[in-house]
Amino acid sequence: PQSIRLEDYRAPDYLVDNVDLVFDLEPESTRVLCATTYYAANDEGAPLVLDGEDLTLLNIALDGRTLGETEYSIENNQLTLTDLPERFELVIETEINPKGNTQLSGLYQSSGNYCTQCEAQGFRRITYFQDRPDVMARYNVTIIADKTACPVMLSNGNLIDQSDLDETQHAAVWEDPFPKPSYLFALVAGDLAMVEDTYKTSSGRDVDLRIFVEHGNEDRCSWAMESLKASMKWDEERFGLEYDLDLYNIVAVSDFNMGAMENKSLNVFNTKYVLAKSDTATDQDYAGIEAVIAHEYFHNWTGNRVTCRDWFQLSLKEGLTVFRDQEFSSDMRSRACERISNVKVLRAGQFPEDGGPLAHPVRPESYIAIDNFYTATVYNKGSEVIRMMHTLLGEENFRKGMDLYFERHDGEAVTCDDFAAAMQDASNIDLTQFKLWYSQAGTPDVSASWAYDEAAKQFDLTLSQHLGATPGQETKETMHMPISIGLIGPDGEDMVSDVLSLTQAEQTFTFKEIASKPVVSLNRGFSAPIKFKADYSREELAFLMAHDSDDFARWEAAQSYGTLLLLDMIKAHQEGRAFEKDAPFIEALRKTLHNENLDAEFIALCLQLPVESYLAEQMDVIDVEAIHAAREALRGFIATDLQDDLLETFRNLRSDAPYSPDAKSAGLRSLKNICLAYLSELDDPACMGLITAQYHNGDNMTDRMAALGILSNKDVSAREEALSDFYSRYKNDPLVVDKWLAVQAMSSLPTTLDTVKSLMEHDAFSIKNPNKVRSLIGVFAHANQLNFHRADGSGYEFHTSRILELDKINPQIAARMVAPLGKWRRFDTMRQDLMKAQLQRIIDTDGLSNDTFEMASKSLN
Ligand code: B3K
Ligand code: ZN
Repeated sequence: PQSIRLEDYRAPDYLVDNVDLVFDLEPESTRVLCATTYYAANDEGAPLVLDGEDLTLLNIALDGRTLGETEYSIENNQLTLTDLPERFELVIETEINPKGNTQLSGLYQSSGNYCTQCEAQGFRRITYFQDRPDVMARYNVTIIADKTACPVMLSNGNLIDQSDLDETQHAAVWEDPFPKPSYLFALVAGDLAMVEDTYKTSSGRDVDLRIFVEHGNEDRCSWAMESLKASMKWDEERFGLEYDLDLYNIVAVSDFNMGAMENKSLNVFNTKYVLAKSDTATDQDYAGIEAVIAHEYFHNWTGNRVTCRDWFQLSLKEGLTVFRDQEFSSDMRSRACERISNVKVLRAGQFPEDGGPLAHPVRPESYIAIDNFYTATVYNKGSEVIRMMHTLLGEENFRKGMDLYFERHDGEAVTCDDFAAAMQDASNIDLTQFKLWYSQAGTPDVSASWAYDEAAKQFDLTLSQHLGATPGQETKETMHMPISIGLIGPDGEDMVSDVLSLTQAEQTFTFKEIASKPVVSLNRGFSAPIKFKADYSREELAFLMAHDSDDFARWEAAQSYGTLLLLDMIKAHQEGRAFEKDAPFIEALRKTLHNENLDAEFIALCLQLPVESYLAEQMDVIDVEAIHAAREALRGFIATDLQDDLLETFRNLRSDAPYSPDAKSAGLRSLKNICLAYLSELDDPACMGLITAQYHNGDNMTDRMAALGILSNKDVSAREEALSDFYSRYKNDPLVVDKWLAVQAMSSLPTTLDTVKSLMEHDAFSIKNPNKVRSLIGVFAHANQLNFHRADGSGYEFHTSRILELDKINPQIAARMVAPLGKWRRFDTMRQDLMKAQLQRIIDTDGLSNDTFEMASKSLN
């Protein structure tokens, strides 16, 4: 397979203004007629090369004349025409098979309904086209379908005509007034229920908001609808951005490769990010829906009105839109807790990527399959890059930069450099060095050291940065990072609070008139996405946990303290020594638990110990058993010492109030449930009684899942009872069945691999459905470190077989499963050999997709 490189980018040789499409929908033989007038964009007389994949070409006519087979060539998924006039009309008729489309890219069926997914390169699976984002056109779409099978027929823009064709067929015509790239094209047709609302924009435009779902799900759309209205309002208030059409449609489908898709005025969503009611969705699901609905809505400006010139610029829209959805969630919920959860996601998904064989810059330089680059780096680190610009410029200048970006580029396909230029020009702040964040891969290490001169009342803080080599980038240049810090006096008050600009390899910052020796608080709010190294004593960490005025830093101190203890305990376990308890840490947690100035969600976050995968990241050679044993032991110590406090908090927080998904109520539930989880460590029958009671009596999915999650890690009879009760209650509810699969795949019990294997055969599972695959296979490989990395390699062997099975069905999903095997360098030599052998087995497989080949071959190197 061939690599595509950024440096080879060339503007398209031909452009188009309008695309006219006619779809005659049939499950296995849909006909697509595409009429387009092309005109040369330069005078080179170049051939016209159209992309096309899995298409049957029925006819091709140039300026009204059907071409003979010798007048064009089709090779390697490209149709080439030569000797063309400067302007010509091309009418292409193709046949496609939506029902047989298991890749879920292009036009496919989900529960019998037609839908599309065209980003990044799905449009070429519908018709022959220059399937690249810098070719923008106005689309006019006619849909013809069976009246009974498809009462609903949707595409982008406005419905301009509707008619009955005969007894059985009808037609709808949609026109999108905004020029768009082919990846934003969408079509939906089927028998769907609709939930409707309206929104009045700030300038007084009435917008119809419609959510389409499978029949029976109408009562699960209200949270998504509220979230949509809140997003529309927020974007007006924060960025002055208004919606630009009279209609906004969202369609929820059960079979979807990702979370959702921002097609112009016709978003297609995974049901997971639309459907919710208290009995089926957890607080986390509600928060996820709010964020994804907002994310796709925000794309209307950052992605659709201004789009990407090429796919290397993906972060132009994704990083920026993640930043916008994170800001929205921060305004809707607790800013500190949002920040903490964003950082947890970054550390769990992006740092390992940046430190492993798949590391790539936020603006990648090459790819084999672009779908492999919808990564934590492009999305989440991309958002951090935008956040750092926001920190460097300040809110006011940042907003000016956004305004300038839209003023300059509305209706265009542009680059990350164009975005940075708008920010720089609007603020007069030089971003030249800063832009290295787009081009250099890897997570910078920053070490801090400090000295206080009592006599001079001076505090010196020295920061030094280092960025290690990543694949294809041996040497790196010095980065520009904003480091937010505080100097905290003995009374717990800030003496200094500042944002430092670190631009040199090593830099000393001097603070004068510092009356007494401070404790330094570093990278407050996680102002830069880096790994900080600082030699804090346990006392200093406990002090920061108690006093830091920055809530993020306060949480971070708890994490650092926990990590320090756990790494010691891991060592003890490896050396066969007994675990030692650190009373001050537990005391600091106790104080946090009882601190009435803190909100419940924040306390819950502070009480959570660093997760196993985070601890693994801190070790030279990952020892999954020692990590698990140490963490369990520390949880046990905490539970024993804080038993009364935990029980009291748990009891106080139990409530009879009807369920409400708002952030405050959700925070109280998280704190209550973390107390319950700690209490479960005591193996006390009374506590077990609380857990089973909560499982059976919980009036909402959050509480029920919390109890089930605890039970699933315990080898007790209540476990089987609860799991089978859960399945019989919810077996007709696919999204809840996903939770049932995931909770079992996540279990730390040694029988988990066998359970996962047998669940593959269960009625509840289907390898064709991405949600099912992610819940069972994905969770096992990505989130069950202990069992996936079993010493005998059976986890690797099982997983690889699933990747190979999936590759034939849906290469995008298969490729997404490869990364856990790519962590081999971090393990002992025995596991390294086992993991490498499985990667080799993937590469050696005949007929492997480009997607999976790219991930496996890069992972092995
Ligand atoms: N832009 C889509 C992702 C499409 C993924 C294609 N493999 C969702 C989003 O980021 O909003
Ligand atoms: Zn996005």
